[in-house]
Amino acid sequence: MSRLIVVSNRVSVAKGRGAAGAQGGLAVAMSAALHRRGGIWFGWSGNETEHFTGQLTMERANGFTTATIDLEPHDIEEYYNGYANRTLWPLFHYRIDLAEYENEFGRGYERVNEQFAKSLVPLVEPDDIVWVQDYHFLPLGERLRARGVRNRIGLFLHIPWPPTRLLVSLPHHERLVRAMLHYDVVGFQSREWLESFLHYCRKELGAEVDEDSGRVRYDGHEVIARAFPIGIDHAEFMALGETDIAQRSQQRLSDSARQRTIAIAVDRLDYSKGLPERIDALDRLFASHEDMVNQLLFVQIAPPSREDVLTYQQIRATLEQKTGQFNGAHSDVDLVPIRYVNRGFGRAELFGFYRAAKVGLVTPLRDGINLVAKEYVAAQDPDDPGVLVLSRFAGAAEQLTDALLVNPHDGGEVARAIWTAMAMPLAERKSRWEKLYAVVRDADVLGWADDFLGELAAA
Ligand code: ADQ
Repeated sequence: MSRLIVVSNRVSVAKGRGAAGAQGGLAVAMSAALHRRGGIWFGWSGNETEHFTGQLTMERANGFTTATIDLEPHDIEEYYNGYANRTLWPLFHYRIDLAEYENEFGRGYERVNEQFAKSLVPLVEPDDIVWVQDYHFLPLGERLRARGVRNRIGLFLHIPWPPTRLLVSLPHHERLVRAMLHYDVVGFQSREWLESFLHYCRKELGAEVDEDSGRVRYDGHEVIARAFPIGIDHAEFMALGETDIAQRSQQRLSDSARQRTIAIAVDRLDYSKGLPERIDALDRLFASHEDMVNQLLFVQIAPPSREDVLTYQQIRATLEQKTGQFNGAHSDVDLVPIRYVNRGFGRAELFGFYRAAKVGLVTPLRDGINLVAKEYVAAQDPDDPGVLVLSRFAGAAEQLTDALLVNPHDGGEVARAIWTAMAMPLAERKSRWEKLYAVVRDADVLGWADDFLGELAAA
């Protein structure tokens, strides 16, 4: 088997598969894939340096090697906080109102991609497969090709791909997408994002596109574009459910609810996740039903993220204000309806919390796929499963069609879905859950990695 080199912005600091602690979806997935295959995980250390040298720090953990580089403060500002998180992230989540188009951001992004290519090239041996992750590195394949790398190189995009009409608002959009055509395989989370990408290639670049095979031909390059919906590490996650920690945290949350139904949401604190809109939906639910304070407890777990970016400071302030107002309006002297918890938890604890909750609220405004939806399903008690309320704008909605699918912008619809979930008879809960669980179990992260790498090997 060829050696695998994974490239992502950050390399997980946790101890690989099964590690406790808050990690984003990408880190969880890559730890699982590398743990089994071995190889190298290359990325930014998260540390700053005065002068970029490209010096690699190599460490070995859990069956694979990590190789990291330090970046200069202005590179971090322009590439990471700037182009990645203030330009591409909002644009790719359909928020052109929040996207900032600054020349320095674009230049910083190109510069860091060049630095990554330069540092990576000495690590690459002739038979290696290079697998690049996410929107931080759309041009990295082209930069590697320019340095003579002839290996198979694939890109997987963890977030949505925007409709052509939105993408064309980005200055130099053609350059960005043309660079992506130097990969051998480009993967997306869902059919919808894939279709938007193919539409762009045909319409804006005039590329030759075969919709059935996903083959895109342009200017002497040929790339396969396909949907590879990511999953959770099913076996690892289910094993967490057997731990004392999971069982204790389930008990702890259940006992504290005082007979109320628990609804849970777990999200990085990000404007794409629809957190304020969810509180508005709850507000409608509480306004339209009497005595809800005695019936429902909503637990929102939302660890802060990207705190250097203003829009993230704003979403946090908005959410704090809304939960405060909500609880002020709907609490009783002895009951508070929303518990807003601003921190990360270990994954075994999360398992227990999911299992204690009879309603899982996953209502992002846009999401590549959303792994919380899958974790919630996996954690349910087969004899008494909870109900998943899922945004139709999460990539996962293409697979999890037996959830209660909602438009997260429509507070009335979300409120009705929560009410329906609370009242759903056991037989219906079970039949929905069985179908959802089969999808989560059968399309897990190891199969996802095999699928992508198989396509890349065949390219
Ligand atoms: P994220 O936007 O980070 O990922 P998501 O898919 O929901 O979103 O993954 C979050 C992960 O972090 C989950 O595994 C969850 O358990 C964990 N997590 C969240 N809050 C936590 C907390 N308080 N404590 C502990 N763990 C917590 C991006 C894309 C997604 C895509 C993934 C993977 O935005 O659409 O699903 O990558 O491709």
